[in-house]
Amino acid sequence: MSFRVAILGAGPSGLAQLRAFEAARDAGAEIPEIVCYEKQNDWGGMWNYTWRTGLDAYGEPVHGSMYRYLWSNGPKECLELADYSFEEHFGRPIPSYPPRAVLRDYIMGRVAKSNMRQYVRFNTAVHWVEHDEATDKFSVTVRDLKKDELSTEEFDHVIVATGHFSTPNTPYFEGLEQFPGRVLHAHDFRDACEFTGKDLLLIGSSYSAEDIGTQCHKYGAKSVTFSYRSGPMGFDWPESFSEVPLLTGVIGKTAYFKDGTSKDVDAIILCTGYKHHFPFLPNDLTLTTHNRMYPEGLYKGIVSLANPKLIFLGMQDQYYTFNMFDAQAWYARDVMLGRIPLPSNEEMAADTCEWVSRELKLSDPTEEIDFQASYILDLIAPTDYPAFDVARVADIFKEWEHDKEADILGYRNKSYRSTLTGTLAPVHHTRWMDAMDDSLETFLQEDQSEPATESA
Ligand code: FAD
Ligand code: NA7
Repeated sequence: MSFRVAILGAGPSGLAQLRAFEAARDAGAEIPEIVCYEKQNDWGGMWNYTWRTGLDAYGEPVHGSMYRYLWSNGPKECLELADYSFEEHFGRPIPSYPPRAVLRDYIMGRVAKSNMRQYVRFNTAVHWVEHDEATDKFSVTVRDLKKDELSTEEFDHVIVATGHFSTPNTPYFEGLEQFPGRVLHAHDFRDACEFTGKDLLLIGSSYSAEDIGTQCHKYGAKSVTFSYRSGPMGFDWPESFSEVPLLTGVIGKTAYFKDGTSKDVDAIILCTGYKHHFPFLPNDLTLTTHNRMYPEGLYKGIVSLANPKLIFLGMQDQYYTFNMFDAQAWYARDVMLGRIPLPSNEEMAADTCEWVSRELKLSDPTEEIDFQASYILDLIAPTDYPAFDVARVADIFKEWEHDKEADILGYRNKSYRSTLTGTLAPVHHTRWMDAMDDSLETFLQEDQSEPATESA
């Protein structure tokens, strides 16, 4: 086939795109020439743990925001790839909330069996992408990190799969420069043991705050204070936790809050989210959005309205993850292969506006989950992505929300039924609060039991 596709990034989204093309090829289709650029030395994206923070060995920003002892924050049954069940990968059922290394192993498992590694240029950072109106081609300029050499190649389509949880959003608070303890963003958090015995202040009230706060508690932090901008998380926290309004400033080690209260703390962790950041895209091609369910400017949540040959994967705020990236990648593939014709620019803009206006009416997590489910169903309908029970997965997400509300430190002990295999996950051999070792080997130890009832 005579056209070329550049995939930027080999995390779960970029790998989904590679897998989508490979599935087409397996089914006898001709596929384009593909080059996937990845600045890390391996594929896996965010799921590769790194001890590094700041810049990597070559002066590129460190991508990783994951930390030691990170366990899935949602049931694995909700992110199962429709063409590759957990049971197929591990050869037996495993519990519902695996640690990072186990999820990484699963994602790698599907691609390891393929020829796809040949397409990936590792240690290669994308520095600039340009579109030439006259030729309708993209020039992609990359730096070979090992050789420290720039080079440029031309492509017909560019897929941006560089993730959006790597560039920290770091608000300023009065007095931070004088604070005597550590101040860091969640992106640079690596090991909860650093904070054993400490009084911690976490700014933010979303996933990072919740998870880093509970991790630090698990590994012995003395107290965890969450400071929120919009509203508290409202979980039934143990005694050493508290939720207070927004920080107004710090003097010495004393933090002052909007409600007039104060607290002495040893360290401050900004769990204030991330910025969509594409330093390699010019103004006319970039995507400007915050972390939301339906970013503006993307038809079907993926096709750039600025240039439909530019596609973004995984840019949404996410309930569904790996299977949503697959749905997006299969759709994107079929657009590129000409199997799905794109409507006029006006029609694409109108369709996008409709989804965005639906998104703006969402008022709670249940509605957000249903919204993302209907988005995925819309994507997979015209493709040959293997059917999976998207609605049942949405129900599991709702159970998960309920389980978290019931027991924020215990929800990871629950079990759910795979929508692919019908198997109810076994109970992990160690309750999450007591499971200090997050290695794959320990997690996969055999002494696990099948729960007697659903959601045991
Ligand atoms: P990424 O995984 O971020 O991959 C992007 C890739 O692009 C990386 O390999 C990166 O090196 C590469 N890249 C970036 N810039 C360049 C460049 N200029 N040149 C070349 N390569 C580049 N999801 C879940 O499903 N369950 C969880 O429990 C969960 N926990 C999370 C915890 C944390 C702390 C974070 C930050 C995220 C979590 N997520 C979780 C969401 C996670 O981001 C997604 O599961 C998934 O990794 C997104 O895949 P992606 O491919 O879109 O992006
Ligand atoms: P999110 O989910 O985007 O949440 C960001 C949080 O940061 C949210 O509570 C925001 O408050 C808060 N925030 C943002 N800016 C500020 C300022 N200026 N002051 C105070 N608080 C602020 O990011 P997360 O890092 O929690 O999660 C991202 C991913 O990482 C997720 O997929 C996880 O699985 C891991 P708001 O509620 O908007 O007022």
